[in-house]
Amino acid sequence: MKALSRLAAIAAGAGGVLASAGAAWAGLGQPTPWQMDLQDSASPVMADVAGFHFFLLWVIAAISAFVLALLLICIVRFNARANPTPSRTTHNTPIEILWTIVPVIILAAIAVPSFRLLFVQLEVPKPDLTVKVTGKQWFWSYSYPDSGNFEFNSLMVQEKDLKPGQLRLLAVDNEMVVPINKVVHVLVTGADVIHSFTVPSFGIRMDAIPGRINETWFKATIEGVFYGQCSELCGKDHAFMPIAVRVVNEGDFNTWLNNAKQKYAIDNDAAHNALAATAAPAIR
Ligand SMILES: [Cu+2]
Repeated sequence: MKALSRLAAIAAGAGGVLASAGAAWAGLGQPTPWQMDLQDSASPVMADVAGFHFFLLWVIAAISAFVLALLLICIVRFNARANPTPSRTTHNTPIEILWTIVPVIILAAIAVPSFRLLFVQLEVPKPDLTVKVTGKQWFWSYSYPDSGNFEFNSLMVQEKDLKPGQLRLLAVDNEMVVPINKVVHVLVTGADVIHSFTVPSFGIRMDAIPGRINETWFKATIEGVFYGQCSELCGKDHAFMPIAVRVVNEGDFNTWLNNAKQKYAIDNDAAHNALAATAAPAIR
């Protein structure tokens, strides 16, 4: 008994530590230690994705519990000892109709919200802003085609260069910046191989394919920095081309935009040439 109560105390203590650590480490728009669920949503689409995910989780759990209960009833009530002379029944029309119709109803109940979500993701509402994202080996380039003629590269901050507060493997030198509560139309393409532009908190993932422009959209409803990573194996530095999107209020965005127009219009060619000169041979 003593061992048991000690074990319970250890378990409760560990649970408490994990719970408090989870709260302490919880961050929006980034993965957290001991994270179990999806990242917190910061867009209406991601809220829908999360809602659908948890709805499915309940459906799956209910079906699994039901099947487990049937199995247990069979094992306990109909084993050779408890039920020595089994019934010879082979057909039962009502139950056969039931086990055909009930799964159809369950599938329909899943299909309706699933298709609705697909349409929400695929149909881009009237955009307030367009950002063109180009995946390259191994960084991202961003341009804002209807806001000015500039483009900038966004490279991961190397571990030795990290400043306090910057996240290892996620922080970048130049973040993509967007205003809060605006529909951002994202055009995604690749320059060399296939990459995938993914930001979990916004519920977006879109392949960046050379010679093709894909589109997606998001509306960020929370200010902050939201991280993502390339999600298509694209070569040796696939793991080192993070995405960082900074969501700011409209005033700050306009200030940033005015700066960016000048800063990146001048810097871009030089940065591009420097990168091209040091680029490793493409891995396909
Ligand atoms: Cu990539």
